[in-house]
Amino acid sequence: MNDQEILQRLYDETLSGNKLAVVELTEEGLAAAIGPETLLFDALIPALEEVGARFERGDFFVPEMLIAGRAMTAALDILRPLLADTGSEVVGTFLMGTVKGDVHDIGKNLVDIMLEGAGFKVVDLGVQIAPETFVEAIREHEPDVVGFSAFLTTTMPMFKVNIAAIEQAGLRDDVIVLVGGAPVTQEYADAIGADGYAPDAASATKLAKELLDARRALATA
Ligand code: B1M
Repeated sequence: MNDQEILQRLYDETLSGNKLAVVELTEEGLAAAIGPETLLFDALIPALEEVGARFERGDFFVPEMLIAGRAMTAALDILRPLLADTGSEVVGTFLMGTVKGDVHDIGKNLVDIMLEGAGFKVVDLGVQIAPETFVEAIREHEPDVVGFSAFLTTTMPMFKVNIAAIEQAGLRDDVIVLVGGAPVTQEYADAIGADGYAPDAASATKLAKELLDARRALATA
């Protein structure tokens, strides 16, 4: 198979949720010297976008979404060390979690990988994280940035609840709050009082660094 055929098959098998084939094709792609970013952005992510589009049209149902998600996660497990290992110095600590009521984690995990690649120490609390758990974790890990992911319009309001809990605990000035996830917009992030919003993993990483640099510059001014 040439590179294009590998990418096309990886896309097709992710779309059908064929985890074994996805694992094999990811390894085959790497062996053929296709970069991990190419496998991710030219095959895996487009396949999940198509899964979402088919779900919206009623052509796919939850089981199809679930197996496609599992196949993607298996590929990410293989790609993670290649994407995250840059050997760069630790630039700050990033506390991450998907909000209460929401089980989506693939996008969040991808943001983690990019953050680690850029030198952040990432503490990921997982999915369905309650506001009080975020507060406890801020006390324990003293992060520079806290990130909330939400993938459903029904769970996005948890951003505001989380921020209120952090304010109530007297910790709001200690952390930069970043939000993201498929349905989130800049307008929504502004409305709920987040410090930043990013539409994807690469821009989340860039923004986290920029906001952290700005805060440090202000502290030393
Ligand atoms: Co769900 N699901 N799902 N699902 N699912 C979506 C999100 C949906 C858009 C599908 C659709 O209708 N087109 C839709 C939400 C509609 C809405 O509310 N607007 C939806 C629905 C409705 C549901 C259920 C309610 C279905 C049901 O039960 N009837 C249910 C909810 C369960 C729950 O959470 N309580 C549900 C369940 C599931 C599965 C469990 C089956 C599975 C999740 C598996 C998993 O995550 N482990 C699943 C999947 C796979 C999807 C789709 C198909 C793919 C999501 C994904 O991984 N995308 C999704 C469709 C879609 O997104 N088009 C869909 C790839 C990923 C790389 O992109 O997640 O956008 P994304 O992450 C990006 C950015 O958002 C950003 O960076 C990431 C990487 O670039 N980002 C951040 C993410 N977090 C960030 C944080 C930041 C900054 C940026 O700062 C902190």
